[in-house]
Amino acid sequence: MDRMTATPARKVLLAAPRGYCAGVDRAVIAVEKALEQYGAPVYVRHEIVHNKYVVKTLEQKGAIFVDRTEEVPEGNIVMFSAHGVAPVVHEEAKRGKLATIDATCPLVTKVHKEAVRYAKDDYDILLIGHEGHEEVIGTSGEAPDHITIVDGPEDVAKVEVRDENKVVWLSQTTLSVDETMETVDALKGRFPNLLSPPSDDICYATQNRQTAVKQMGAEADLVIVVGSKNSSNSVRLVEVALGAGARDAHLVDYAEEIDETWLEGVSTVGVTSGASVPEILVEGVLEWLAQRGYEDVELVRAAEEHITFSLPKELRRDLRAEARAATEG
Ligand code: 0CG
Ligand code: SF4
Repeated sequence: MDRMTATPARKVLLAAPRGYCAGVDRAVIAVEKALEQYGAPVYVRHEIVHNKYVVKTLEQKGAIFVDRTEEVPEGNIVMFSAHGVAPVVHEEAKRGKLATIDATCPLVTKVHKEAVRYAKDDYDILLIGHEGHEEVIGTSGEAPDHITIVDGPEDVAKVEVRDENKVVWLSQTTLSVDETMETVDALKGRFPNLLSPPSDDICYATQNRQTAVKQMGAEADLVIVVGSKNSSNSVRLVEVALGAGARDAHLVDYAEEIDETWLEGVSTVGVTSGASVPEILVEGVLEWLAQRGYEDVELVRAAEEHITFSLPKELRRDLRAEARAATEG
Protein backbone atom coordinates (compact mmCIF):
# COMPACT_ATOMS: atom_id res chain seq x y z
CA MET A 1 0.00 0.00 0.00
CA ASP A 2 1.22 3.52 -0.80
CA ARG A 3 2.29 4.90 2.56
CA MET A 4 1.40 8.44 1.54
CA THR A 5 -2.25 7.62 0.88
CA ALA A 6 -2.81 4.94 3.55
CA THR A 7 -5.53 5.89 6.02
CA PRO A 8 -4.55 5.39 9.69
CA ALA A 9 -5.70 2.09 11.21
CA ARG A 10 -9.16 2.38 12.68
CA LYS A 11 -9.96 0.60 15.89
CA VAL A 12 -12.32 0.52 18.84
CA LEU A 13 -11.27 0.30 22.48
CA LEU A 14 -14.13 -1.32 24.38
CA ALA A 15 -14.24 -0.71 28.12
CA ALA A 16 -14.75 -3.50 30.64
CA PRO A 17 -16.55 -3.35 32.94
CA ARG A 18 -19.34 -1.33 31.36
CA GLY A 19 -23.13 -1.41 31.43
CA TYR A 20 -25.39 -3.01 34.01
CA CYS A 21 -24.28 -3.06 37.64
CA ALA A 22 -25.74 -5.46 40.20
CA GLY A 23 -28.22 -2.89 41.54
CA VAL A 24 -29.63 -2.09 38.09
CA ASP A 25 -29.83 -5.73 37.06
CA ARG A 26 -31.80 -6.52 40.21
CA ALA A 27 -34.15 -3.54 39.82
CA VAL A 28 -34.98 -4.28 36.18
CA ILE A 29 -35.55 -7.98 36.88
CA ALA A 30 -37.73 -6.98 39.85
CA VAL A 31 -40.09 -5.04 37.54
CA GLU A 32 -40.21 -7.94 35.08
CA LYS A 33 -40.88 -10.51 37.82
CA ALA A 34 -43.54 -8.29 39.40
CA LEU A 35 -45.32 -8.04 36.03
CA GLU A 36 -45.25 -11.85 35.75
CA GLN A 37 -46.30 -12.38 39.35
CA TYR A 38 -49.06 -9.79 39.78
CA GLY A 39 -49.94 -8.94 36.16
CA ALA A 40 -49.97 -5.50 34.54
CA PRO A 41 -50.02 -2.76 35.45
CA VAL A 42 -47.18 -2.50 37.94
CA TYR A 43 -46.65 1.07 39.11
CA VAL A 44 -43.08 2.28 39.53
CA ARG A 45 -42.30 5.53 41.29
CA HIS A 46 -39.65 7.38 39.26
CA GLU A 47 -37.73 5.76 36.38
CA ILE A 48 -36.64 2.37 37.74
CA VAL A 49 -33.16 3.25 36.43
CA HIS A 50 -32.14 6.31 34.43
CA ASN A 51 -32.27 4.81 30.97
CA LYS A 52 -34.74 5.73 28.22
CA TYR A 53 -34.63 2.33 26.50
CA VAL A 54 -35.17 0.38 29.73
CA VAL A 55 -38.10 2.57 30.73
CA LYS A 56 -39.70 2.32 27.26
CA THR A 57 -39.26 -1.47 27.14
CA LEU A 58 -40.79 -1.95 30.59
CA GLU A 59 -43.68 0.38 29.70
CA GLN A 60 -44.42 -1.83 26.70
CA LYS A 61 -44.61 -4.80 29.08
CA GLY A 62 -47.11 -3.04 31.33
CA ALA A 63 -45.15 -0.95 33.84
CA ILE A 64 -46.51 2.52 34.59
CA PHE A 65 -43.94 5.07 35.73
CA VAL A 66 -45.20 7.87 37.97
CA ASP A 67 -43.45 10.88 39.50
CA ARG A 68 -45.46 10.90 42.71
CA THR A 69 -46.79 8.16 44.97
CA GLU A 70 -50.19 9.93 45.03
CA GLU A 71 -50.66 9.12 41.34
CA VAL A 72 -50.96 5.39 42.10
CA PRO A 73 -54.60 4.31 42.54
CA GLU A 74 -55.46 2.95 46.02
CA GLY A 75 -54.90 -0.75 46.61
CA ASN A 76 -52.20 -1.15 43.96
CA ILE A 77 -48.56 -2.13 44.22
CA VAL A 78 -45.91 0.54 43.85
CA MET A 79 -42.25 -0.21 43.27
CA PHE A 80 -39.52 2.20 44.37
CA SER A 81 -36.63 2.81 41.98
CA ALA A 82 -33.00 1.73 42.42
CA HIS A 83 -32.07 5.27 43.51
CA GLY A 84 -33.92 4.97 46.82
CA VAL A 85 -36.63 7.00 48.53
CA ALA A 86 -36.95 9.13 51.65
CA PRO A 87 -38.95 7.72 54.60
CA VAL A 88 -41.81 10.15 53.83
CA VAL A 89 -42.38 8.24 50.58
CA HIS A 90 -42.97 5.01 52.52
CA GLU A 91 -45.50 6.94 54.62
CA GLU A 92 -47.23 8.27 51.48
CA ALA A 93 -47.56 4.69 50.21
CA LYS A 94 -49.06 3.59 53.52
CA ARG A 95 -51.56 6.46 53.44
CA GLY A 96 -52.53 5.52 49.88
CA LYS A 97 -53.08 1.89 50.98
CA LEU A 98 -50.41 0.73 48.55
CA ALA A 99 -48.32 -2.40 48.81
CA THR A 100 -44.66 -1.60 48.15
CA ILE A 101 -41.71 -3.33 46.55
CA ASP A 102 -38.48 -1.57 47.34
CA ALA A 103 -35.92 -1.90 44.53
CA THR A 104 -33.48 0.52 46.17
CA CYS A 105 -29.94 -0.70 45.51
CA PRO A 106 -28.47 -2.19 48.69
CA LEU A 107 -25.46 0.10 48.21
CA VAL A 108 -27.74 3.14 48.35
CA THR A 109 -29.48 1.69 51.43
CA LYS A 110 -26.04 1.44 53.03
CA VAL A 111 -25.59 5.22 52.65
CA HIS A 112 -29.11 5.80 54.05
CA LYS A 113 -28.15 3.77 57.13
CA GLU A 114 -24.95 5.76 57.59
CA ALA A 115 -26.99 8.98 57.44
CA VAL A 116 -29.45 7.69 60.06
CA ARG A 117 -26.63 6.58 62.37
CA TYR A 118 -24.65 9.86 62.20
CA ALA A 119 -27.84 11.90 62.62
CA LYS A 120 -28.68 9.85 65.71
CA ASP A 121 -25.25 10.73 67.10
CA ASP A 122 -26.09 14.36 66.29
CA TYR A 123 -23.41 14.91 63.64
CA ASP A 124 -23.73 17.51 60.91
CA ILE A 125 -23.67 15.46 57.71
CA LEU A 126 -22.21 16.96 54.53
CA LEU A 127 -23.72 14.96 51.70
CA ILE A 128 -21.64 15.39 48.55
CA GLY A 129 -23.99 14.98 45.61
CA HIS A 130 -26.00 16.64 42.90
CA GLU A 131 -28.82 18.79 44.18
CA GLY A 132 -32.15 17.53 42.83
CA HIS A 133 -30.86 14.04 41.91
CA GLU A 134 -33.32 11.35 43.02
CA GLU A 135 -30.76 9.53 45.17
CA VAL A 136 -29.72 12.73 46.96
CA ILE A 137 -33.37 13.58 47.65
CA GLY A 138 -33.85 10.11 49.14
CA THR A 139 -30.71 10.08 51.27
CA SER A 140 -31.19 13.61 52.62
CA GLY A 141 -34.78 12.71 53.49
CA GLU A 142 -33.44 10.26 56.09
CA ALA A 143 -32.21 13.13 58.26
CA PRO A 144 -33.24 16.47 56.73
CA ASP A 145 -32.30 18.43 59.85
CA HIS A 146 -28.76 17.09 59.92
CA ILE A 147 -27.85 17.01 56.22
CA THR A 148 -26.37 19.75 54.05
CA ILE A 149 -25.89 19.01 50.35
CA VAL A 150 -22.48 19.91 48.95
CA ASP A 151 -22.75 19.99 45.17
CA GLY A 152 -19.04 20.04 44.22
CA PRO A 153 -15.94 21.96 45.36
CA GLU A 154 -17.48 25.36 44.57
CA ASP A 155 -20.13 24.76 47.27
CA VAL A 156 -17.59 24.25 50.07
CA ALA A 157 -17.08 27.93 50.98
CA LYS A 158 -20.74 28.41 51.90
CA VAL A 159 -21.12 25.32 54.11
CA GLU A 160 -22.09 26.08 57.69
CA VAL A 161 -21.96 23.60 60.58
CA ARG A 162 -22.93 23.75 64.24
CA ASP A 163 -19.79 22.12 65.69
CA GLU A 164 -16.62 21.82 63.57
CA ASN A 165 -15.57 18.80 65.60
CA LYS A 166 -18.70 16.83 64.84
CA VAL A 167 -18.93 16.75 61.08
CA VAL A 168 -18.95 13.78 58.70
CA TRP A 169 -19.12 13.61 54.89
CA LEU A 170 -21.12 11.05 52.93
CA SER A 171 -21.78 10.94 49.20
CA GLN A 172 -24.04 9.98 46.34
CA THR A 173 -23.01 6.59 44.92
CA THR A 174 -22.57 7.71 41.29
CA LEU A 175 -20.18 10.67 41.43
CA SER A 176 -16.80 11.29 39.84
CA VAL A 177 -14.25 9.78 42.23
CA ASP A 178 -11.67 12.50 41.49
CA GLU A 179 -14.05 15.42 41.81
CA THR A 180 -15.42 14.01 45.07
CA MET A 181 -11.90 13.80 46.48
CA GLU A 182 -11.36 17.45 45.47
CA THR A 183 -14.51 18.37 47.36
CA VAL A 184 -13.41 16.34 50.39
CA ASP A 185 -9.97 18.01 50.38
CA ALA A 186 -11.59 21.45 50.23
CA LEU A 187 -13.94 20.46 53.09
CA LYS A 188 -11.00 19.18 55.13
CA GLY A 189 -9.30 22.54 54.55
CA ARG A 190 -12.24 24.15 56.30
CA PHE A 191 -12.96 21.40 58.85
CA PRO A 192 -9.73 19.55 59.76
CA ASN A 193 -11.60 17.12 62.01
CA LEU A 194 -14.05 16.10 59.29
CA LEU A 195 -14.90 12.41 59.62
CA SER A 196 -14.96 10.15 56.54
CA PRO A 197 -17.61 7.48 55.89
CA PRO A 198 -16.73 4.01 57.21
CA SER A 199 -16.41 2.66 53.63
CA ASP A 200 -16.63 4.09 50.08
CA ASP A 201 -20.03 5.54 49.29
CA ILE A 202 -19.22 5.82 45.57
CA CYS A 203 -20.08 2.29 44.55
CA TYR A 204 -17.81 -0.33 42.98
CA ALA A 205 -19.61 -0.10 39.62
CA THR A 206 -19.20 3.66 39.33
CA GLN A 207 -15.53 3.38 40.30
CA ASN A 208 -14.72 0.49 37.92
CA ARG A 209 -16.39 2.15 34.93
CA GLN A 210 -14.41 5.32 35.57
CA THR A 211 -11.13 3.39 35.94
CA ALA A 212 -11.73 1.63 32.60
CA VAL A 213 -12.54 4.84 30.73
CA LYS A 214 -9.45 6.47 32.21
CA GLN A 215 -7.31 3.64 30.86
CA MET A 216 -8.53 4.24 27.32
CA GLY A 217 -8.84 8.04 27.55
CA ALA A 218 -5.34 9.09 26.48
CA GLU A 219 -5.34 6.77 23.47
CA ALA A 220 -8.81 7.63 22.20
CA ASP A 221 -9.52 10.39 19.70
CA LEU A 222 -13.19 10.05 20.49
CA VAL A 223 -15.03 8.34 23.37
CA ILE A 224 -18.66 7.36 22.94
CA VAL A 225 -20.49 6.78 26.21
CA VAL A 226 -23.85 5.03 25.88
CA GLY A 227 -26.30 6.31 28.48
CA SER A 228 -29.16 8.71 29.14
CA LYS A 229 -28.75 12.39 29.93
CA ASN A 230 -30.28 12.04 33.42
CA SER A 231 -27.93 9.18 34.37
CA SER A 232 -25.37 10.64 36.75
CA ASN A 233 -22.83 7.83 36.42
CA SER A 234 -23.07 7.90 32.60
CA VAL A 235 -22.57 11.67 32.41
CA ARG A 236 -19.55 11.32 34.70
CA LEU A 237 -17.96 8.87 32.23
CA VAL A 238 -17.90 11.60 29.55
CA GLU A 239 -16.18 13.99 31.97
CA VAL A 240 -13.69 11.35 33.12
CA ALA A 241 -12.83 10.44 29.49
CA LEU A 242 -12.10 14.09 28.67
CA GLY A 243 -10.14 14.49 31.90
CA ALA A 244 -8.04 11.44 31.00
CA GLY A 245 -7.01 12.99 27.70
CA ALA A 246 -9.63 11.88 25.17
CA ARG A 247 -9.78 14.51 22.39
CA ASP A 248 -13.57 14.36 22.28
CA ALA A 249 -16.33 12.51 24.15
CA HIS A 250 -20.10 12.30 23.78
CA LEU A 251 -23.07 10.70 25.52
CA VAL A 252 -25.65 8.96 23.30
CA ASP A 253 -28.77 6.94 24.07
CA TYR A 254 -28.66 5.11 20.73
CA ALA A 255 -26.23 4.58 17.83
CA GLU A 256 -28.49 6.76 15.64
CA GLU A 257 -27.54 9.77 17.77
CA ILE A 258 -23.87 9.54 16.77
CA ASP A 259 -22.92 12.41 14.49
CA GLU A 260 -20.83 11.34 11.47
CA THR A 261 -18.72 14.50 11.81
CA TRP A 262 -17.39 13.27 15.18
CA LEU A 263 -15.39 10.68 13.23
CA GLU A 264 -13.42 13.19 11.16
CA GLY A 265 -9.71 12.45 11.61
CA VAL A 266 -10.48 9.80 14.25
CA SER A 267 -8.53 6.55 14.24
CA THR A 268 -9.26 5.25 17.76
CA VAL A 269 -12.77 5.30 19.27
CA GLY A 270 -13.33 4.38 22.91
CA VAL A 271 -16.72 2.87 23.74
CA THR A 272 -18.28 2.40 27.16
CA SER A 273 -21.71 2.55 28.82
CA GLY A 274 -23.23 3.62 32.12
CA ALA A 275 -24.43 1.30 34.86
CA SER A 276 -28.06 1.55 33.68
CA VAL A 277 -27.39 0.66 30.03
CA PRO A 278 -28.34 -2.70 28.48
CA GLU A 279 -25.65 -4.29 26.31
CA ILE A 280 -27.90 -4.33 23.23
CA LEU A 281 -27.40 -0.55 22.94
CA VAL A 282 -23.59 -0.94 23.00
CA GLU A 283 -23.88 -3.64 20.34
CA GLY A 284 -25.79 -1.13 18.20
CA VAL A 285 -22.95 1.38 18.55
CA LEU A 286 -20.31 -1.24 17.70
CA GLU A 287 -22.24 -2.22 14.57
CA TRP A 288 -22.60 1.42 13.56
CA LEU A 289 -18.85 1.89 13.94
CA ALA A 290 -18.02 -1.36 12.10
CA GLN A 291 -20.06 -0.16 9.11
CA ARG A 292 -17.75 2.85 8.98
CA GLY A 293 -14.48 0.91 9.07
CA TYR A 294 -14.01 0.57 12.84
CA GLU A 295 -14.20 -3.21 12.90
CA ASP A 296 -11.18 -4.02 14.99
CA VAL A 297 -12.31 -4.15 18.66
CA GLU A 298 -9.83 -4.35 21.56
CA LEU A 299 -11.01 -4.88 25.14
CA VAL A 300 -9.66 -2.57 27.86
CA ARG A 301 -10.34 -4.39 31.11
CA ALA A 302 -9.98 -2.50 34.39
CA ALA A 303 -11.66 -4.94 36.80
CA GLU A 304 -13.66 -8.14 37.11
CA GLU A 305 -17.11 -7.87 38.69
CA HIS A 306 -18.92 -10.79 40.30
CA ILE A 307 -21.39 -9.02 42.60
CA THR A 308 -25.08 -9.92 42.46
CA PHE A 309 -27.95 -8.90 44.72
CA SER A 310 -31.02 -10.97 45.58
CA LEU A 311 -34.43 -9.62 44.54
CA PRO A 312 -36.34 -7.23 46.85
CA LYS A 313 -37.62 -9.14 49.88
CA GLU A 314 -41.34 -8.46 49.25
CA LEU A 315 -41.02 -10.05 45.82
CA ARG A 316 -39.00 -13.02 47.06
CA ARG A 317 -41.68 -13.68 49.69
CA ASP A 318 -44.48 -13.71 47.08
CA LEU A 319 -42.49 -15.78 44.58
CA ARG A 320 -41.74 -18.32 47.34
CA ALA A 321 -45.39 -18.47 48.39
CA GLU A 322 -46.44 -19.11 44.82
CA ALA A 323 -43.83 -21.83 44.35
CA ARG A 324 -45.06 -23.47 47.57
CA ALA A 325 -48.70 -23.29 46.46
CA ALA A 326 -47.76 -24.86 43.13
CA THR A 327 -46.02 -27.84 44.76
CA GLU A 328 -48.79 -28.33 47.34
CA GLY A 329 -51.59 -27.89 44.82
O1 0CG B 1 -26.27 7.25 37.79
P1 0CG B 1 -27.60 7.51 38.37
O2 0CG B 1 -27.57 7.57 39.86
O3 0CG B 1 -28.25 8.75 37.81
O4 0CG B 1 -28.55 6.30 38.07
P2 0CG B 1 -28.70 5.24 36.90
O5 0CG B 1 -30.10 4.75 36.97
O6 0CG B 1 -28.27 5.77 35.59
O7 0CG B 1 -27.69 4.06 37.23
C1 0CG B 1 -27.48 3.44 38.40
C2 0CG B 1 -28.62 3.32 39.30
C3 0CG B 1 -29.55 3.22 40.00
FE1 SF4 C 1 -26.11 0.26 43.10
FE2 SF4 C 1 -23.91 1.44 42.19
FE3 SF4 C 1 -25.57 0.32 40.53
FE4 SF4 C 1 -26.28 2.56 41.78
S1 SF4 C 1 -24.66 2.34 40.28
S2 SF4 C 1 -27.56 0.77 41.45
S3 SF4 C 1 -25.29 2.21 43.79
S4 SF4 C 1 -24.39 -0.76 42.14
